[in-house]
Amino acid sequence: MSGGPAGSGGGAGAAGSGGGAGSDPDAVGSGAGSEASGGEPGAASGARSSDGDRIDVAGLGFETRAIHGGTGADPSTGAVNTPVYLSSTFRQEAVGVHRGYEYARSGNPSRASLEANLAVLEGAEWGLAFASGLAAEDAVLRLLAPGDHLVLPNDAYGGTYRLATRVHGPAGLLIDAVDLVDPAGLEAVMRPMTKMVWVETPTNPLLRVIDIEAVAAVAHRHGALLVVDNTFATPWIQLPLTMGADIVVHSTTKYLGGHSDVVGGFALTRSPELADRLRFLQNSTGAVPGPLDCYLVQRGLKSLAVRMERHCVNAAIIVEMLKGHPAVGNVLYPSLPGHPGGAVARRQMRAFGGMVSFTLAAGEPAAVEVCARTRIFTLAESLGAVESLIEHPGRMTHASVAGSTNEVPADLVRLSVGLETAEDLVADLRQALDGLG
Ligand code: P1T
Repeated sequence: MSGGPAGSGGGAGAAGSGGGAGSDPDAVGSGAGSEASGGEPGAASGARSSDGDRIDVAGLGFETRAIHGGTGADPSTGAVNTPVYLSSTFRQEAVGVHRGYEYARSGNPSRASLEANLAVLEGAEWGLAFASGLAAEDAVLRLLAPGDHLVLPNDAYGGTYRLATRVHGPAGLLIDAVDLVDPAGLEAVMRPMTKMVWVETPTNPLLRVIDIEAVAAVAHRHGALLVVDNTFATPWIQLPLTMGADIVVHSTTKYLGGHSDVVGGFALTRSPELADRLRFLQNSTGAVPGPLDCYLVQRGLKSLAVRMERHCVNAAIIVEMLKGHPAVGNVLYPSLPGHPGGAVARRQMRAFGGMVSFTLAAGEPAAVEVCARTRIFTLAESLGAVESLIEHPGRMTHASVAGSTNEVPADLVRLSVGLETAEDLVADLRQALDGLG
């Protein structure tokens, strides 16, 4: 039941699980929803489904939902992990009579299992997996029509800005990129044709915090949808759909996968209409992840909570060291006194995350140099995995936005703080900073 409702057991999981709505690309919301709201009728949380394959996770903790949510042991074999179903097509007993899957672009059991699992974690009814974060974003932007107006943040992943302005802009989308930290700034650019407001929080790479509820209120007053990119925070830290977001997007390449071994994306919603349209786009444009990619992301979900906890602890330790180092200019992290989004962060986030940015007192040359001087922090794009990464956003992840509203400071360095021993990470950064020319 690819993308099926996932409240407790969308049944994803496997060939043989029956149903069939999942394989019909135009049928999101039809059928498969019957089990969405509570698992077995009358069963207590934690109860197993009658076939014993699934646990009803309603009301259970994040870690339990991450491991058991929306999915269960494989009904055909009892395998505790949904297998990697390497089949591009599925046998039909008679024309139109099948076990829920027809053709793997439209739906396959490995993807269905992941989709139901992540939907449970985000508090969504529907989750749709894509081949990359940008593929998911592209599908969401295709909900708009030429002449519609989109509001972007002026601080966001460079690829998001590039996709909107250089792919969808020429196709007729009208776009403004503004500072969303102050919702008054948003109010000022809203127009009758504004159909979507896009938020990233914390932002990439400046780690600004946007008040999701406040932005949702403005967007909805003007009849626009609110999309939140939850890649940096993950559902362990914040749940945008509970704060008024209509759609959440993810690059699952990052914390959700968590091991730098897969590229993937996601779109999630509670709206059956939006799910219908996104499912149609997922199948029609075909930017779907393969079954092994789905397996890897789902494996990442199982340990998301413990990984995020340690990412946040290690990041806080690094922040303390950076604050006291003479080579460092400003440290950007939502927990710091004076961070403009601090109060909002304390309200809408469980913790402050594993990303840390800072400027160098000696400017761009020092920023570039420090990136080449670390040994444990690997100089590479991407983020959110077990190994620590360092990068220069101006020349790397955000090079494509040079000269635009979304240009990033040249003296900025971004860290993705990983799960190595904190003292080793501190020592590595310290020697890199101490030795600057
Ligand atoms: O790389 P992809 O899976 O397509 O995801 C794009 C994307 C979307 N949203 C955010 C917030 C992101 O950070 C990204 C990808 N970002 C990087 C590769 C990076 O190093 O910042």
